[in-house]
Amino acid sequence: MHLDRFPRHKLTFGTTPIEALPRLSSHLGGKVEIFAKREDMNSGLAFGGNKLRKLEYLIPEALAEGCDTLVTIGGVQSNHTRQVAAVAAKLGLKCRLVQESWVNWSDAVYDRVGNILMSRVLGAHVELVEEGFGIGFKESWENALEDVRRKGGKPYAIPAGASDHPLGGLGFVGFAEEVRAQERELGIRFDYVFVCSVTGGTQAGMVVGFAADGRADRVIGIDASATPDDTRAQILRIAERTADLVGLGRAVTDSDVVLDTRYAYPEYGVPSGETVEAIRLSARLEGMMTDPVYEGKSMQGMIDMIARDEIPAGSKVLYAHLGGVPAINGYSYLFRNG
Ligand code: 5PA
Repeated sequence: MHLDRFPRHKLTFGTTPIEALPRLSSHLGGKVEIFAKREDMNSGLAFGGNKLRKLEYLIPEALAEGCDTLVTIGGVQSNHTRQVAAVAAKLGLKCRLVQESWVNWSDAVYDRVGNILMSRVLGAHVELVEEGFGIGFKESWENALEDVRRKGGKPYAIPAGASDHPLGGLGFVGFAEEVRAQERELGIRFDYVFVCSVTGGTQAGMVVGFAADGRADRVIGIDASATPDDTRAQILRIAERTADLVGLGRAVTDSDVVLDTRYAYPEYGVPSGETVEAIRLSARLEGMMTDPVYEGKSMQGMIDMIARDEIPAGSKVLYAHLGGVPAINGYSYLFRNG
């Protein structure tokens, strides 16, 4: 594979830590050893998260093209838009964010705290648009791009989650290469990697990266979109394109993509009672915070699958913690008693 062929603009600190989660492991019966790779603390850019690895490969193109405004889209509490806002600030670019009403949630300060608060403080132009959830290209995003052009700016178009972009899968190919190097250092090999999927670029990159050593289908995607057909198709499409780009040497097929659809209920952005329990459990056993939209759902899925013995005894499991905790501030009523 040839990841080195692609220019990378460093936005992260470097290799993210892998941490053992012994209390969670023993709480679940001790048959499986759980570790977390802490992508949630990968950067000093406004709390970091999984989008920065992807953006490291998009930004060189934005700079080479002489763009002056990063334009992207997400929900009101999007982590992605907050990370793009921080990157724009760091690079001295302008930032235009379209924040749609993707989530049916009405905490009193939902549109004032957490991610959107930071995006505003970071100086982004934030536009709230009344449109529902969808991971495809949205009209509001095209309109924002056009508006920047009309006003004489040069936009760089970043799709939702920085995923459905020719370079959107590269960052998490790098994640897999990093894990392999850490495995050599630690003298262990992970049997399963758990990852939360919505726009698909994270899992797609991992699928390609781990396909290189035969572990593509050991990447267990936990759908949090509640529109799993769209997410699955997008993961496959991005993985195919990325495999081609890096020269994986074989085609990615449908069986390489594992996406579990059991945990996204009741809908995108709304946590179930079981999600909330998973958030409390990992917080109280390991001091590790997760959020109600993404990582709480993948945590729930991992816990449930281990509890149901779907993961064979003796396995080593890596939970990819992709960030997202700032959004929990938008769910304060739910956690008013802890
Ligand atoms: C997000 C995405 P993908 O979109 O690459 O599948 O990643 C899913 C994911 N965990 C997992 C966290 C913390 C995430 O923020 N967030 C989106 C956002 O707008 O923030 C793209 C949806």
